[in-house]
Amino acid sequence: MRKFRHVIVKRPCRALTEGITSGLYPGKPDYALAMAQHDAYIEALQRCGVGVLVLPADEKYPDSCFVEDPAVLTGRCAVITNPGAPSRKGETAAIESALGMFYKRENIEHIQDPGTLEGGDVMMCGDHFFVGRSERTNEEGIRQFSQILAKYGYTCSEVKLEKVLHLKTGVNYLENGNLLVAGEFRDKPEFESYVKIEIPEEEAYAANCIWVNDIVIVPEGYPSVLEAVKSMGYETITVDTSEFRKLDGGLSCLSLRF
Ligand code: CIR
Repeated sequence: MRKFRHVIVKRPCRALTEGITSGLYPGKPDYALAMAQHDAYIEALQRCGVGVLVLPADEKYPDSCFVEDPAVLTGRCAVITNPGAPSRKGETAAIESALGMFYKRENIEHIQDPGTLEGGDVMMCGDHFFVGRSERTNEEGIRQFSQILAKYGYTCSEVKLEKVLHLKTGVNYLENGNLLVAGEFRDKPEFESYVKIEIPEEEAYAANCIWVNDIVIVPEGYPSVLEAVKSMGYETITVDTSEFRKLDGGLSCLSLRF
């Protein structure tokens, strides 16, 4: 079984209230509540048996608690991305400095202009990586990423997104061949060979669950997804993410697991 040993998170900053939002889930985040939810998120991860590195908040970048986007961390290399959202490009520096203790310098790679890529568009399934081509991740970003992965013995394929922000907004791998799928990902031929847990439209947000060492963390308030994940035999923990949801952020966005 794959095992994650480390997780990196970054504390939400007060400027979180100015983060990017599609407006799909209305309202501005309540900062104090977001912090309490972030505390609970860290606690849940610790229960999954990983060491959690907590980076300090950075007021310059409203969306910087969504650490999944500025990097992709694998067992063999780290890839510093080039976020497609202009206000998020500067988030990469702090993540890169934190990686020194986990990766050799020569195994830290970079996506460069004109390529863009955000980690939310990358789903790792064993040694294969699915990458969403989205408004944040472009063709050149995917080309560079797949060239980097090939160097380390990984493969990669593109998935075109139609409606959602990131690939993992709508599809997430729970290991053991199991995929949680919502909306446009239910019928994509790319995922035919997986066991699919289909999520009802009204609970689409909960497609973004995370598997951490055979425990699945599920967002609070999505009873049919929780039931479905339990019935697949997983132990579950629920965490409330209501304040991050207002900025289109979910459980996976808030950490780097490796
Ligand atoms: C953004 O629009 O960039 C942030 N407000 C949300 C990022 C969510 N990240 C993710 O899905 N990996």
